[in-house]
Amino acid sequence: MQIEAHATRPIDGQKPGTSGLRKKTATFLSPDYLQNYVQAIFDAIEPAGKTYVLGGDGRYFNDVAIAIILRMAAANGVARMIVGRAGLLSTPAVSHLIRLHETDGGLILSASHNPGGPKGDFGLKYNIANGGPAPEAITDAIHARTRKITEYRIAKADAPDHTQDGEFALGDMRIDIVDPVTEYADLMETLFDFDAIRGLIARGFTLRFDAMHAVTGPYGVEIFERRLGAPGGSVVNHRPQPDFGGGHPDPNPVWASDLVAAMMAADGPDFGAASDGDGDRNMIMGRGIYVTPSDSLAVIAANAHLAPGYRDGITGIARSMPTSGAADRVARTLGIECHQTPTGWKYFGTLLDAGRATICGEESAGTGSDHVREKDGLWAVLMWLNIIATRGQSVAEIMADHWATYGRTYYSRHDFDGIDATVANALMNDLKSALATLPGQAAGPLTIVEAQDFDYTDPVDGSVATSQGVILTFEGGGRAVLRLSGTGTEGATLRLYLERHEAPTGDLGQDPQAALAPVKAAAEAVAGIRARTGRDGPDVVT
Ligand code: G16
Repeated sequence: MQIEAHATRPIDGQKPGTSGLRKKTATFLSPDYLQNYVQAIFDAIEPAGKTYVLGGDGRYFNDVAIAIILRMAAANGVARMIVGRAGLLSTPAVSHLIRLHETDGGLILSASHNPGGPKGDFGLKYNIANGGPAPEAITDAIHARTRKITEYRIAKADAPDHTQDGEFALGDMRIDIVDPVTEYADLMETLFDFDAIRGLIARGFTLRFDAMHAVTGPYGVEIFERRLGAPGGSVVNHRPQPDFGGGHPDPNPVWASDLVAAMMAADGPDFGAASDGDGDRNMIMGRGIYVTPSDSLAVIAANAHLAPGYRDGITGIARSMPTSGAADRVARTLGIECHQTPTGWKYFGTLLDAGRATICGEESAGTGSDHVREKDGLWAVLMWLNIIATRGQSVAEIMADHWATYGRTYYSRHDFDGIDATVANALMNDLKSALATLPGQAAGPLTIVEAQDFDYTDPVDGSVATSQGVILTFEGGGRAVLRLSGTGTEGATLRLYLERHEAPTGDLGQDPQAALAPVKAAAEAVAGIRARTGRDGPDVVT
């Protein structure tokens, strides 16, 4: 095998964000862009003689990128690559395969819920041997390499040699092609009571799973239709497409509006769910009800013991800081640890490895457990089905019971997309500078009790992450959080997170936006979002 050392020079901006490097597809297609970044990863992780998992969500450029990465892996001395057939693997499936085959890590091609196609987005993420996203020490090392790179190594071979069924070779490197679904579906069968869910469906319980033309389609068909017996057609938009059918594969009420309409109909299915581009996010609905991700985390934590994989209970709950405190109340009742981490699944890894958290979740539609080291959309859906089957209650009844026990934490996130980055940074910086002066001040209809910039020290390895978002706490218990997204590819996205708790004896049936109006007004009074951005309102409300 001939290896070419291709001369190159650093490309600006190859800095991983909340979850790997995400850019416009056109940027990834520009000369040497992908190659530089892949070589920087390899330089940082010293891959010679090692084994990695490789796959992606099937978006435009997935196939070409996989061929390039394989040739570069061979040239960098990798011993073996495990690749999803047709280049497909959901993010949680990659995490599972890394753990199952005890590989040294994996590479995931995805820009998650961002649109795909030539005008959409692309991304690349490196996961470590525990199956989880690389921690900041490694992503910083990768970024440092991108700034010094002078050449990348790539095998000249056009196509790998076929050695035996499912096995290929590129020079000395072995390539195993694996079915993307089977091992993941098998894992799910070990965690959940498939018999109970099968029985529920056999008794006429109806479900609709929207794969949003993304990677979970084949997983959904195998699990819900083949293994659990849901009628054909229960999984909709199940064929992965390079541009996700022109849609936005983000499972929230805005982008999954078809599903919401179906679920709000009087004759809608009993249960509805959706997942995102790479299969790690989820949206949960019952007939006539949408479950917020923060509430979903709390319900899952409170009921996890009903699923066989969690029969012995859970050791702890971890949630990202902007996620509502609903799960904290469950942790208190269960007498288990509860952790508040910065946004980014990577911050859960140490807690999961140390056995200090079993269930993790984020407001950004992510829930998961220690079965892998990524959030896992289908896992959350199966957990809900298991809970419904065991409790014999509808989603609406389960939520009503939960709120009657723990109270209801009204919650909403308002996103202001595509803001000029200078304006967004100035807004956040001014807010941070004013923090010390805010406590005691009136803010619209409320009074500020506490104002802080969130810093985090990992309780397991002591690593520190600073300035992860501004938290404003108001008299009466309302909370607003402001931070800039780390996953966007155009301008800046300002996220405003709002929450307010209502006791079990209070009014549990309010419209969330109405319940949160005073908190929103208070946040606006402090941050001046409207005046600074010129926006009348948010682009997306979830
Ligand atoms: C990623 C991260 C999540 C994070 C989300 C939103 O999810 O893995 O931990 O909560 O982005 O991050 P931000 O608010 O910075 O945009 P995904 O599904 O996009 O990989």
